[in-house]
Amino acid sequence: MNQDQLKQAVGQAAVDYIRPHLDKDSIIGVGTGSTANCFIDALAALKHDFDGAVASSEASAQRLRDHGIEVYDLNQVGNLEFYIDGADEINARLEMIKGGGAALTREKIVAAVAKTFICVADASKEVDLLGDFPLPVEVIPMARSYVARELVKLGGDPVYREGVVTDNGNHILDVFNLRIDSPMELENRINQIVGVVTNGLFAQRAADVLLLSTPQGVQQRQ
Ligand code: ABF
Repeated sequence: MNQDQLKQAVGQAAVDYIRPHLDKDSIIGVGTGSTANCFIDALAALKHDFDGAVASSEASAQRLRDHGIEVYDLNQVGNLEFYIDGADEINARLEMIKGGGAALTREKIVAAVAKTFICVADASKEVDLLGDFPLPVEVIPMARSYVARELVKLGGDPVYREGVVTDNGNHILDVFNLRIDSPMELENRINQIVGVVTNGLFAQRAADVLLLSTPQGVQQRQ
């Protein structure tokens, strides 16, 4: 099985996971990235069995609409049973690095609202220690250099992701060479730097369920 097939398998597994819980009023939180896209494509087959979705990016919203799925603004929605999204890295505690697709802030917001966060990932995303993947930090543009200097004080090597503007009109710093022994502490610490919108550590709001796609099948962890 190649990586695309692993992603398709886990996208379908997530649909199978949520299917028994859906009714005509259900609104589903949907993430961003190529694995989330596989979930969206599999979800389209059920589009008459639920009300609609909230998306964590303009790109996912467009893909949902292209399938004929209604997309709601989060402010129109009271609660979400599920949020389904990928990750760049995930550890045994289901803490993650996310934001490789620059959608981390909206992902964190939709994840905060959802009762159950289901992470869909292929086996390459599973790590013992978070941090090989550079940690994305979304920053207010005028604060970019200041935030970068503060991140250096924390031991990281921030690199400006040139040419990328987030859906919120902000910039991304990718922080290399962080040793992330305490994800929750580091998440808090970086978020306290003035000018940071949020960072890609999802430790305070880790996943509740991991569906991990391996050549032997999709494994479930929680
Ligand atoms: C989103 O998409 C992210 O937070 C993460 O950066 C990325 C994973 O993308 P892919 O599924 O394409 O590897 O979930």
